[in-house]
Amino acid sequence: MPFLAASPETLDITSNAIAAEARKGLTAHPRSLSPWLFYDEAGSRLFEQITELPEYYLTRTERGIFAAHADEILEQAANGDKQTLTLIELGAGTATKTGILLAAALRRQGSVVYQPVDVSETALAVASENIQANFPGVTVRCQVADYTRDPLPLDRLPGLRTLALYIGSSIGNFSPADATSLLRNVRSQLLPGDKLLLGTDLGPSANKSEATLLAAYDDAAGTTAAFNLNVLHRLNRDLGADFDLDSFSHKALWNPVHSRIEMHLESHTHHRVHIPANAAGPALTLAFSPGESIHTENSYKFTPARIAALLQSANFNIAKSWQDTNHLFAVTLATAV
Ligand code: AVI
Repeated sequence: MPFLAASPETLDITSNAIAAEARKGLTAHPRSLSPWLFYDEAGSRLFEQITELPEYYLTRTERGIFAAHADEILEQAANGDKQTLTLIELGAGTATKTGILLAAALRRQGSVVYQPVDVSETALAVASENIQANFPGVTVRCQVADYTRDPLPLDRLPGLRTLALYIGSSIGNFSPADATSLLRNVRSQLLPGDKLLLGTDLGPSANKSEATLLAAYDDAAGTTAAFNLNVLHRLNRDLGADFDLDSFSHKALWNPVHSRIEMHLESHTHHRVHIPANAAGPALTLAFSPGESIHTENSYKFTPARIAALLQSANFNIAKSWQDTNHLFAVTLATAV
């Protein structure tokens, strides 16, 4: 059985937190909902489907970079061949992409301690089962925690150098200020010389049009639309709200000023939505007009200069970075200073 550590307050996303977030975001102007609300069971399943869509190049491109450079990444992370690494992964989910890096770690050092961190105990149980079935040399120590809020629950193992993984462009879902705080939190748990591997999606370029970026967030099969609309379904189920999903459409747009894709849910009609009283406050009636939207997600896209600035703001120096041949995605190894 994997070791499953959790602090009681991070074990579950409580309905209180959902109620408070919905109240704050939906009564603000413009209205918004935080993207963590996407990831209930149905939303997590839809996100897994998104990662396999032809338009969503991010996951397969990052996986391709790992496949091409995993040995070098691990060698650089271990400062040549001097050090033995333990890998900790933030927001590991089911750890589907991590296998390539774990296989490279096993080739180098024969065995490895892998510490996936996630808010979802279910996802970690799947990750642990998969990793242990496929990589018998890996010891998995799951940590249930909200790394965006709480100190990173790193098990510091004597004599081991830590490689923290924050991959999948998850950093792109945070504002620049929040991204810096998050990486500072990670940095505060590392020792000088420890490493961070950061996966970031890149902005438009000669190789990547805005249309390519937009299609990744507005696919032909409608999977991203279903993922976005599922947040309203979640509020209906968890808070007893009465959102009519047919009154809203999924909208993705490119915001060049902030270098980000924005996802919105746009109302088509004049209508009202009710949310019953709950622990976060009294009953709410929300009046929507046609064209009014709820801003549900930002997905920031980076340049090499912005990646360097972000890492520097959190006291990391870039050791090396890799891109795919089309310059769609970047993987950056940084050293804690
Ligand atoms: C999890 N995160 C990196 C995804 C992204 O690309 O920003 C979430 C997502 N939203 C729509 N499609 C995928």
